[in-house]
This record gives sequence, structure tokens and C-alpha cells, in this order.
Amino acid sequence: MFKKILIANRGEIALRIQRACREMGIKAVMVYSEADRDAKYVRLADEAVCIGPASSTHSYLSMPAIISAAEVTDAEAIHPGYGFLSENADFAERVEKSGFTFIGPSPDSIRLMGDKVSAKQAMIRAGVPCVPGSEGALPDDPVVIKRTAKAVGYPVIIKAAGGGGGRGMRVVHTEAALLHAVQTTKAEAGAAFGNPEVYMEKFLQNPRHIEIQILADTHRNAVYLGERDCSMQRRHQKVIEEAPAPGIARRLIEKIGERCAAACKKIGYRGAGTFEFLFENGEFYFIEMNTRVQVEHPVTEWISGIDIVRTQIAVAAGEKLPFTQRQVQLRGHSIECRINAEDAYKFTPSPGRITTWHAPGGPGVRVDSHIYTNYFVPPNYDSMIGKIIVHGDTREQALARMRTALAETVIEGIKTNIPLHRELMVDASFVAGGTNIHYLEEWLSQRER
Ligand code: MV4
Repeated sequence: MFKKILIANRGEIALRIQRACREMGIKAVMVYSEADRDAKYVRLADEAVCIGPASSTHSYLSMPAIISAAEVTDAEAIHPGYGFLSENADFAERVEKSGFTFIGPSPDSIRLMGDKVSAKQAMIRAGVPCVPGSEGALPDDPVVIKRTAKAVGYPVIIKAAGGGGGRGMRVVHTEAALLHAVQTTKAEAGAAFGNPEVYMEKFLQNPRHIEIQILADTHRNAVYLGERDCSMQRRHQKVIEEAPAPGIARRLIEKIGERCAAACKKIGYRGAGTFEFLFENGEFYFIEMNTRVQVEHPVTEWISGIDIVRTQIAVAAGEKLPFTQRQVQLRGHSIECRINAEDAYKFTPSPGRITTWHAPGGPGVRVDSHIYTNYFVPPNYDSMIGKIIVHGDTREQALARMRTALAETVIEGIKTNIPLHRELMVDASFVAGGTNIHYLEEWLSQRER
């Protein structure tokens, strides 16, 4: 096992990874920007290295700064967390060429999944069901583009190969609008991602976002840890996640989970990963794969009893997965609310000093957050300051525990989205379960105030 790991991230996930290191007897090196100098997880670290100014371009996104920090502290491995450089294949490659272990999949796997056209082709070959659409990238020939759209059936969606997470997409309803939409999406994709390639899919009107968590080792073992429902989102930012997904038959999940695990074995995937699907009319359609640990990993940890971050570290060190698929037993229900430093009604960021922080607690409540009373939320980064996660024997019990947890939570000095979560936890449609990806934005457009 590693003796020392460098954590190339900040905030709650940096603390989450540091805790896993502690538990495993591994020394944790933190890197931090000038804006994060006073963070408690930096003080708690075995060693800490300032890697630059507040601007993430010159700190958390600076490959030379992070690799130098690993060199001077003699760390053996680098955990990238989520966001920042976590899905950057060139970074993973530079980490390995510098003699460190990248805690994540191989640069080739990251590259394969980073290009949404090659990711989809790999999944089709591996037997994972995908959204019907163009075979690979769209050619330039307008006749072929029109023929493809006609065969797929309108509405269609044009997506950039280099996009993902909602960036670089355009919905097209008629042939009259098709060629202009393809041209515009290509131009934008070329400018934004350095890759003008686009592909076409049937546009699904009212799907749910269901994702499958997988873990794989370097000994040809891969398992799935069930699904998460991440449909409650606004502008491609998830707000609430839960596991299992309400109302989806176990045998359907098992079938798709087996396909995902088989695909991992086929492509030689290692580490933690997530297969994203759209789910509509009882069918799963693969859209993208995330090659990192995700914000919402705790809901899966809680229903499975498996520590995903610890397992990432163990398989990166070459260990075998310590459980088989049959030993993965899912139990109860878990819900996560993302806590953001923002106005609960207007969604404008609300950085500043937290004057009071009273965390919720009691049975079935977990808080993943780096904040404390007197912590200053810097204005330079994502507004998420933590997560409240609950577990119960049933969804009803989990909902009741989340309502209690949100009622107990006090954050003063900055605005947060806790009032939004309190409303959603008593919303009839959310309580019923199974709302689609458009629900929150529609609900917000009708909300009073
Ligand atoms: C789609 C879609 C409908 N049909 N693809 C948005 C993020 C990116 N990961 C894929 N996205 C979508 N792809 C087809 N063929 C609708 C979306 C979409 C979406 C997906 C998941 C969660 C939230 C979403 C919000 C708007 C659109």
C-alpha cells in the first residue's frame, strides 16, 4: 500500500479523501491555493503545499505545480478528486510519466470516454444499449446528415464529441433547422473543445437521469454497486441524488449493471466509474461515462456498505477488489442534498464568512463538508460547500430523516439553498418519486416569489 498520497483537489472532496487516507494509515499531502490557505483540512494534513493564487487556472488546474508538489513531498500517488484535472487524460499521463500512480483509470480509458463518439462506439461494441443515432461522427455531406436525421426521427439532438455534462448540444425539431444547427454546433465545439466533431441522437423528451456506479481492479474484476437517480437538477447541476431509483424493477437494474461491469472488463477499465443513462419508457440508453469519483458517491456507499474512495486507492495500489458481485448487497434507501452557498430563489452565488454552522446529526445522517464556524467561502470556486446524506430502511424513513436534518441545520452569514431543499422534501411529486430531468426547472418557474 502507498505510504503517502497527494490530494489534488479542495473543499469537501479533499477532506473526504484525506479521511480515507487516515483510515488506511496513509499520509496525506494537501495542495492549496492562496484562497484556501486557512481551510481546516489544510491544517489537518500531514503536509501542505501552496500551489498558486486563488485562480484555479494557476493552482488546481496547473499540472506542473501539482506534479512539483508531489516531487518535493515524495508522494507516491495522486488522487485527483472530481472536477479540475480528474478527467484530463494528459494529466494522468504526465503523472505516470513522472513516476507517480494516478488514482483513477489509465490515460487511454480517460481519453476513450472523454471523446463521446469513441465512448459510444466502445459501449455499442460492449453490448451497452445506447440512444439511437448516427454511427459515429456526422460527415460533412448535407445529404447524409438529412438522411440520418430522417432515419432517426425528429426531434434529434446534435452533440459535440468533445462536450459532455450538457455542454455543446442543440435540439433540432425540423429538417429546415438541421444543417444550420449542425454547422453552429460544430463551430462552437471547435472553439470550445478544439474538436469540431459532432454526432446525432434521437432526442428523448422526458427521461430520468439514472447512473450506474462501477468499481474495477487490475485483475479483470469489475462489479456494479447499483444505481443512483440524479434527475433532480437545474442547468446540468445536480441538486438531489438518491439510491435506489424509485420505481425501477431490480431485474432491469441488474441487467444493465451486468452490462456495465462486462464493458469495464472488456476495455480493461480500472478504478471507480459511472455509466450515465437516460431512462424512458422502461428502457436504459447510455449517454456518457464519468471516469472519476462523483459528488454523489455517498448514497451508493451507504446502501452498499462499500467505501468507494478507499477502494479507489486500494485498486490503484494493485490490490484485488475485496468483494465479488454476489457479495454486493444493497440495503435501504439513501438521499443526498447538495448544499450550495447561493441564494435559494435567484441562485446567485453567496460567498463570504460563515458566522454560524450547526451540523445536523442523529441516526442515519452523514455530513460531508469542510466548513466550520468562521470559515470564509471563497468566491473563486464552485458554490457547493457540502452535502447532507441520509439513510433509512425505506425511502419514507430516509425522507423523514432528511426533513429532520434540514430542520436542524443552521448556516448563518451567507445564503444557502437549504430553504429550497426544505420545500422539495415535502413536494408531492418528489415525495411520490420518479420525477424526470425537467421537473425541477418547471417547478422553479411556477414557484412563488
Ligand atoms: C440527451 C437528452 C435527451 N436526448 N440526449 C444533458 C447532459 C448530457 N450529459 C446529456 N444531456 C442530455 N442528453 C438525448 N439523446 C437530454 C439531456 C439533458 C439532460 C440529461 C441528464 C440530466 C439533465 C439533463 C438536462 C437537460 C438535457
